Amino acid sequence: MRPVDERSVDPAAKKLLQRAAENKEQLSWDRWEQQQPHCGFGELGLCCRLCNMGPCRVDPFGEGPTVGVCGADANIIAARNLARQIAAGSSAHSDHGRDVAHTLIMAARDPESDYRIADPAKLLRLAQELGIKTEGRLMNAIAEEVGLTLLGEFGRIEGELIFVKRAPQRRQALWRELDVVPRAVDREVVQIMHQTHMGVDADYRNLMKQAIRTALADGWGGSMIASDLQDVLFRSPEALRTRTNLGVIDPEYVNIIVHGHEPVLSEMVVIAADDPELVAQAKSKGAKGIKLSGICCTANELLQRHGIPSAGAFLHQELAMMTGAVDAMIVDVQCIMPGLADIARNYNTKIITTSPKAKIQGALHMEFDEEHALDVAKDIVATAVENFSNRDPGGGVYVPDNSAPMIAGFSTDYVFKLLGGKFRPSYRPLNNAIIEGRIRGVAGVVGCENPCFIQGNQHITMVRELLRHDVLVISTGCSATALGREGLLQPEAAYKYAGEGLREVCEAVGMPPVLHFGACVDNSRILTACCEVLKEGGLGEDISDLPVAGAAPEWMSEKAIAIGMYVVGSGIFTVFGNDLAVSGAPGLRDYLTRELESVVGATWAFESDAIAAAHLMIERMNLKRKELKLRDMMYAPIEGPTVPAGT
Ligand code: SF4
Ligand code: MSK
Repeated sequence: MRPVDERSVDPAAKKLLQRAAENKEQLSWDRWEQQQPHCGFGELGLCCRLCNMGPCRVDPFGEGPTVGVCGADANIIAARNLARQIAAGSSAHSDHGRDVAHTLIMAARDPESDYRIADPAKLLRLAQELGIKTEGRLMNAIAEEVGLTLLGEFGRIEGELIFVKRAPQRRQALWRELDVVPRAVDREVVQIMHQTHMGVDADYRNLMKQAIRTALADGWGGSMIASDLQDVLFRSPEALRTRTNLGVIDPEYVNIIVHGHEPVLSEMVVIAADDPELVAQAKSKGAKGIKLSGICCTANELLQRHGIPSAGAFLHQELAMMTGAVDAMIVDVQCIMPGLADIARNYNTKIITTSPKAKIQGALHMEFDEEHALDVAKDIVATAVENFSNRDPGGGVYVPDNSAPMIAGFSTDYVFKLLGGKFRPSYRPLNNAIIEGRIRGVAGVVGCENPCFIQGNQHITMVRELLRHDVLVISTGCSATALGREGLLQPEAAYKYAGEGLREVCEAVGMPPVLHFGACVDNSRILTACCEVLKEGGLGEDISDLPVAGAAPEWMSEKAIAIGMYVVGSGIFTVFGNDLAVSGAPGLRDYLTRELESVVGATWAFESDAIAAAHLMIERMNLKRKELKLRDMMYAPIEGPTVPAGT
């Protein structure tokens, strides 16, 4: 068993990992170790089980079979697998977007609905963009038409996805030339499933073409729709203060954790947790009240709009339960470990599944229904309150006292306001800072945690290295949570870690050097922020001209691959912390890491050393600065080694 220091850099996690070792509790880290060594064929992408003549595998050393029964070689097998992963990742984000569109339509049609239009200004902007008449119309009528129009994007019969028009002209023209403009979200996913069926496409470049189109349907379709409509329903994020890490759990309260990705239910849980009757009920059980916190991206959704604290990221889900102070964990969809049910039993936590798409054996299922949203949310909260009496009276509760303050709530629109001030909102100050050489470029550092790494270490080390080279960082998902735990989402972090140029900008604007841009679906906001920077002028005409780069240093999910592919397909160089399952397919690997440059103007890179990965991004920014003929950087980077994570 790896010692706790080799499992996480987070002090709270380490304390609970120690507790797990003492209690002989099996966590994802242990299960990961039991899986070692991973199946080599799977790791290299050389295993195919698409038909019943197989499963087949290709020998990477050329000593065994070089093709499957049907004749598919390594490149075809790995490309089909990768394309299917992208289809699955895109489906997850896009199905989320579809559910939000349904909720908006339902809310607009039903005057009794528990939902309301929380951001009418955003709704009107969207309506205008979609060519929907607003004058003389009721807000609900506009909302219904906006919802129906965007819902139509999933099954669009002809034409192109509407938000493709948000991309710069040059990018749109390139996509058209390459024939990768997404048509309908569902259609692109279905086409991948068809194209990768046994005996259909046997050209790895052609398979990747459809993979790019599908990923673009996610980034410029499903995910973008999810973010925009959530803003309409729940309001656009604005900077706010909150806290993160397991110390936000307070043993004296009924603790409810919301976990997963879709805020449609958890927005109602926020209201229910404040319900005076339920609070009184909690007090009658001996609790001081009800405390809500989150895990994973449901946490990020509530945090960016309400300041609800985040108890942690992906690998904290089991640890949170091990505090023994969580009365209920309410889960919706995505990134929910099936192993939670076992741990929940040991610590008297109720795991409550709520989606018909995501049930777990051993969990309590209380199905969410948008039409009776608040009633369901109240029932769920009441179940948590009831469970408070089952807390272990024998001292089984242990909450590490670690939590860090952070600022969240940045978005394309909010950064616009923040940089230019209330009266002259603009991206100009950012563009100027890049042009003048105060800021080298912008990095999007996003994605999951994965027990194959020391939890949080890659995110933090990479970002500290970027900051000292004057790179402004935008972060989402579990990466943002990891960086928040380490105090990097506070303005003070600029004084501690940022190079002189970046520090001057952060100081002038009063912002942290790392901007929390929300949940995984909000990675689409990074695309629109790039478009705004280009519109502002002086930094080229296409996203691929910008001194920007992306990274998912601890990635694990298929959604991360879909995001990586839409980011690369949009023209942004992207580094993943370890290889996609393509290492056994030399042609495909070369296509992704080299050839794509001449196709979409960006490539993938795989690098597990976080500092080396940061330097790949820095080199990319330097190259783009040179191509744009920008000035040299104003200041030299901070000297000396990067401060290690966890210190
Ligand atoms: Fe084997 Fe080809 Fe079937 Fe895959 S599709 S399992 S490589 S025969
Ligand atoms: S939750 S997808 S572990 S970022 Fe979005 Fe975190 Fe990755 Fe899930």
